[in-house]
Order: sequence, then C-alpha cells, then structure tokens
Amino acid sequence: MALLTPQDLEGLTKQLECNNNTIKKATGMDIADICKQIYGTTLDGEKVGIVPITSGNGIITNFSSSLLTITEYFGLDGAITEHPDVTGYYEAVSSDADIILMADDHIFIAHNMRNGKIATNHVCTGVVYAEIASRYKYADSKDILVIGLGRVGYAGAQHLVKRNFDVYAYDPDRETMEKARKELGIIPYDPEEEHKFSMVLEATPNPNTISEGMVAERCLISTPGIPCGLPEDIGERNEIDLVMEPLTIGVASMLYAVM
Ligand code: NAD
Ligand code: 2YJ
Ligand code: MG
Repeated sequence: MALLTPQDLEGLTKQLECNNNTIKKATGMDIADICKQIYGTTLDGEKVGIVPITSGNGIITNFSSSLLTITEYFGLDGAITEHPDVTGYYEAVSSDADIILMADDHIFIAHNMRNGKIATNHVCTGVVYAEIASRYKYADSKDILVIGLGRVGYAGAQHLVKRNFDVYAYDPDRETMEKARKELGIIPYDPEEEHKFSMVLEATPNPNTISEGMVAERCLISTPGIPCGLPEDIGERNEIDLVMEPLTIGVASMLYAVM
C-alpha cells in the first residue's frame, strides 16, 4: 500500500480549508457537519495522544505533527508523545489521553480510552468520502459510481448500499468484484460502457482511473486516492467539483467515529 510522503502533507491546513469550501458548495454542509450526520456524535475538546510508531518503514516526517494540526483544527487538545512505540503509548495513557491516534505501515487507528470504541483510517475514509459524494446537491439520480474496491472503496461502497443508493462499482480484480456483488449487492460497472455519473467515489492508488464516459458534465468526484485519478483534461472540460486531500478528512471521520 502507498505510504504518505512528507510532500503529501505540506500545506495541510490550506488544503483542508479549500476542500471544506468545495464540500460546502457541493453539499451545503462542512466536514464536521457531515461527520456529525454519519455517526450522530460531536467532539467536545477531548484530549488526543498521538503516538509516533517506528516499525516497518518508520516515522514519516510530518505525520504526527499533521495529526496534531488536524486535532487542534477540530477543537481538540492534542499532544505528541515524547517517545514512540510502547513507551509513547504508556505516556499517552498515563497522561490521561481520551483518544489515542497511531499508525504503522498497515493500519492507522483511533482508540477512545473512555468508551472502548476503535476505528480504522481505511474504513472511516471510505465512509466519509462516500457520504460526501452522496450528498451532492446537483445529483441527477441516485446512481453513484465507486472506482476501486480495496480497503477504502469497499467500506465506501458498503456505506452507500446501506444508505440505499444505486451503487455501481468497478475494480479490475475479478474476485473483489464478485465478493462486492455477492456481499454488498453492488451493480458491476464496465469502464468501457457509456454511463455518466454525477456522483463518483474514487479510491485507487492509480492515476487516470476516471474516463470521459464515466462522468456527467456536472459532477462531484470525491477521492481519497493518491495520486488523483482524474486526468487533467477531463477536469478542465467539465464542471467538476473535486474533493481530494491526503489525510485530514479521513482523520476527522475517525475522531467522530469513536465518540
Ligand atoms: P487497496 O490497495 O486496498 O485498494 C486499491 C484498489 O484499487 C484495489 O482493489 C485495486 O484493484 C483497485 N484498482 C487499481 N487500479 C484501478 C482502476 N484503474 N480502476 C478501478 N480500481 C482500481 O488500497 P486502499 O487502502 O483502499 O487505498 C486506496 C487509496 O486511498 C490509496 O491511494 C491510499 O493511499 C489512499 N488513502 C487515502 C487516504 C486519505 O485520507 N486521503 C486514507 C486512506 C487511504
Ligand atoms: O508514526 C509514523 O510516523 C508512521 N508510523 C506513520 C505511518 C502512516 N501509515 C500510513 O500512511 C499507512 N498507509 C496507513 C494509513 C493511511 C493513511 N491515509
Ligand atoms: Mg482524508
């Protein structure tokens, strides 16, 4: 799986504000409102312990400091532990953190020490980007396209099926498609077919996954995928609202999920 790089994390707050404006314009709600709607929770100044983790590929420059920026942006009281790993975890729990955030190369979790709730970044990211796409003000029908059914996209597709949208999905992996059809009831989508969607969730690690035949003239593309799957020329030709950001929206979703 792709790891975040220091470059992905530059200018985080600016990107966050910019995406929040796009989301407001496209859905009438901001990120916090959308998270409140999904989980039925609110944040109330909780203390968040951020534990750097050295295993695998090790510390990512700016990862912990980005989490601190994000927690503070949402009005929480964040602190990065002085030590990483088990010592850092001990430090966070001993200093009475309400929520612990930590990630290795495979999983990124939020754990609420008060109520025991635990959430993963991949599920929370899929769910929140799906919810954003589904709230598009200018949607032309209940049809929504999910591109990529990995950890993030599958969770997003599942959320949309539960919310009673007509969920079309595409993943080049045949087994994944079969599983999503059987378990979730998604409608298999053939990228060669001409079916234009006004709501799209893209969750792949590849560029140029979106083609002209998939997108309506006016549409919302909600994508956590890094790099962006929307080819530049398509973005220029159509009236596209693009929500795309490497970390913040998913983390906001994790925080609301464990409240
Ligand atoms: P994953 O490897 O579990 O799944 C990716 C899926 O995309 C696979 O099933 C693959 O077959 C499919 N795919 C590849 N090319 C495709 C194409 N052309 N069309 C359709 N499907 C295609 O990865 P993941 O954990 O689900 O993550 C997906 C992306 O989201 C990655 O780029 C990851 O870095 C990113 N991500 C971003 C955030 C964020 O906050 N922005 C959070 C988590 C993950
Ligand atoms: O603590 C650190 O600095 C590192 N151990 C952080 C590792 C972050 N992990 C990832 O980026 C993984 N891809 C999983 C999380 C996806 C976040 N979008
Ligand atoms: Mg995000």
